[in-house]
Amino acid sequence: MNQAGFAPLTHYLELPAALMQQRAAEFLAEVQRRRSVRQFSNRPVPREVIEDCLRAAGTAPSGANMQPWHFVVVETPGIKRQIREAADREELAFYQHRASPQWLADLAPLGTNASKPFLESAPCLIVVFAQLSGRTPQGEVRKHYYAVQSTGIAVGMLITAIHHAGLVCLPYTPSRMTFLNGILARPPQERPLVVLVTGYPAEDAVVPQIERKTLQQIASFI
Ligand code: IYR
Repeated sequence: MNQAGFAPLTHYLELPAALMQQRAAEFLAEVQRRRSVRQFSNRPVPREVIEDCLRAAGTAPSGANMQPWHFVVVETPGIKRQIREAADREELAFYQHRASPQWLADLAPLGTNASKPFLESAPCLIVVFAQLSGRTPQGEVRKHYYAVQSTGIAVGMLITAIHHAGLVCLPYTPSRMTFLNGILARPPQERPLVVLVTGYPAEDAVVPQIERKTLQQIASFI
């Protein structure tokens, strides 16, 4: 007999060790091909693909299963333009006086600057909000535990899903983001975390030559 509200774990599938190793290596090879891209084609992306990627993100684990995320998919040119204009204003302030010299030096190899044309040229902007609180079906306000961590996990899964589907994205973090609440009419308890600029790469897209840290650098086994 199961405890009320529980069901057997029917979806778990144990794999033979060799197959597990093979799948882990194949997945690694697949995600190693992922790059953040800053130059986009204006080709539209299939709506169903974006929907499935969002469904995949929605499977992320979350504090007390609150699922404290909201994704706004922006495809309307006029709204993309508003976001670009507001972001360009924020970035101008960032690059001209808000960023420390060290921060600017750290960004130099990436070749970023205050102009964000991809916010208009890319077909799809997925604006991710963490809901710091929500409402029960009865309308009572409830705190969402670990909303930012939970939504961060969902964003990681979304980036991976977009890559796996054969599209590219740029996780773009405007230096100040509250303008996104205004333009997208999201309430103040929702904190914008990132804009995933999503689409096909431009034919002449280039990416910075960067290195990934080794396993020894990122992990320790004790
Ligand atoms: N938001 C600015 C600055 C910037 C900050 C970090 I940290 C980056 O990894 C890249 C850029 C911009 O997008 O240009």
